[in-house]
This record gives sequence, structure tokens and C-alpha cells, in this order.
Amino acid sequence: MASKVIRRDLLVGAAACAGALATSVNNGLAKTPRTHDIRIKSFEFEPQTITVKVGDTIRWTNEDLAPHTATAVAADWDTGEIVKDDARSIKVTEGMETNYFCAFHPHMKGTIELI
Ligand SMILES: [Cu+2]
Repeated sequence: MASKVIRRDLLVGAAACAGALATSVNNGLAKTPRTHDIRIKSFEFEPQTITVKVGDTIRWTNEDLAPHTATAVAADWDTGEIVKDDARSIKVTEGMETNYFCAFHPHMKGTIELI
């Protein structure tokens, strides 16, 4: 019993060290890719507008019973169908279309602000 507790503490300590190291390394770089989460809930993208940088990842998670997509208006990217409780990610690339909608429910719209 006691050894298990100690082992868990060591793991937490190691994870904290790795996190601190990653932070200090990243501070020296201009770009730190981020993952931006968008919830699809009640037939809306939430948040509807997000601000991202090239290299970041956008992840849509569907909390509705109905399936949805995040599809670029110019059709240059598409998550494909996202069923309930599933998530799909798209990596932000230079010049990608920033307006998107749901292919099944075109009134659902979202905007990506690329900086
Ligand atoms: Cu939809």
C-alpha cells in the first residue's frame, strides 16, 4: 500500500518537471502550437469565432444527438461527419478558408480568425 502511494507521488513529480521544462523551452520560441476546442451544442458552434495561428489545431466535439460537420465554405477542408460525443481535428494551415458551416445544417456557421 505505502509503496503505491510513493510511486504515484514520483510520477506526479516527474510530470510536473516535464511540464516545467516544456514551458521554459517554449518561452524561447515565438510559436507554440495550441489546440483550440470548439463544442457543437444545440446546433451551434461554441465559440462561434476563434482566433488561431498557423500550426495550431482546432478540435470540434459534438455534444448533440444529431451528427454535424465543420466544412469550409470554399470546401478546402472538412472534418467529415462527427457523431455524438466524437471529436475531429484540423490543423491550421497558411491561407486556409476561414469561414465554415455544418454540411448537414447550413445555418450553423463558424469563423476562424487567422493571425
Ligand atoms: Cu450540423
